[in-house]
Amino acid sequence: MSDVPNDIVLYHYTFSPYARRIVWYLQLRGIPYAQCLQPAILPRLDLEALNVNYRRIPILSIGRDFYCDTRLILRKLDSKFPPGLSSDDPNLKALERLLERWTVDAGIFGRAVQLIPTDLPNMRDPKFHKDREAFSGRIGGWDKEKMEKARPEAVVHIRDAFELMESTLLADGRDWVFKTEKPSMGDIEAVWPFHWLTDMPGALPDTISDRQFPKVFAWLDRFRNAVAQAKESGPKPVTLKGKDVVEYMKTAQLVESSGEIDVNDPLGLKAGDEVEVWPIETGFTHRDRGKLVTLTPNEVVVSKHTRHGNKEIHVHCQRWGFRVAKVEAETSKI
Ligand SMILES: N[C@@H](CCC(=O)N[C@@H](CS)C(=O)NCC(=O)O)C(=O)O
Repeated sequence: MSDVPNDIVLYHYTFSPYARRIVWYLQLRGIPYAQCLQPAILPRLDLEALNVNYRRIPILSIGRDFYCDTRLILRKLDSKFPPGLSSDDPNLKALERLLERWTVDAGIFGRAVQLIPTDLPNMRDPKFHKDREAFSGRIGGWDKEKMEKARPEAVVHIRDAFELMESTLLADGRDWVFKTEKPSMGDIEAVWPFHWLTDMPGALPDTISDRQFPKVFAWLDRFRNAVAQAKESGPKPVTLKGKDVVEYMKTAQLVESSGEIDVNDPLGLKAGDEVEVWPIETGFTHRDRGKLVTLTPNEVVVSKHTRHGNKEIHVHCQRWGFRVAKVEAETSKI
């Protein structure tokens, strides 16, 4: 039986900027974990064997509980391994949540994607284009001409994001966005699209550099160093093959209790209803169908069974940016 430290398995590929949010969190906290590396495009046979349909990367499992979306994953890890990196101060907590929505939801990442140089190997691979068209629903959105046409406006938006950081949160020369001693959740929520773009040769024009935005670039360097040190001194992840994870699931436990159904939930769903849950913005053709076991203002959990081994798993999604619907309501037409 393979060792699965803390019963945590992270399913990801290393160049995913979203997955790095979780890798950094685990490294900065020194939390031992296992990883199951995935291909950058479908099919992902390991996840198919586990019967997890959600297609976005990363996914994290703790025992037989599977967590989708980095926002939910970070919140879960932070509460399961106290004291976390999240602030106790409601003002800072609000900022964390707003930074998360600014970077993940409100278009920074979408604009950053438009700056990917069109000569990178993936960008020239028709299979990658097809995969990402299905993922985003934007047919032709990855074509060279379209990308190049979108670039100037994307630069305007990304420059605006650099300017915001330079002139507000980092303006007084602090090391970390919440003036902490070490990187906090605020840094993790804010840093990742900037980190991704500055790591990608050719993504940024000369007008977005350490000359115009010295504080942002210095913060990125500090963050890179902090993560590199944590990686060097911390535990190395255990790398598992998909078949090892399937084997592990045969004896793993469900780690979270379930059963809480909000009687006032606007959707009026009941415990045991056959439902489907899926993300609204991207990856929406991949839905998890199962019995509803938890429905709170922040979370929906469905119970289903692994394809290999027939073990019950719980798939957790946040409510923000996700849809849940009863199967008999012809969810496929929604
Ligand atoms: N809101 C999601 C977004 C995740 C996401 O879009 N991940 C990208 C990888 S960086 C993805 O899944 N791309 C398509 C794929 O890999 O199948 C999160 O925070 O986890």
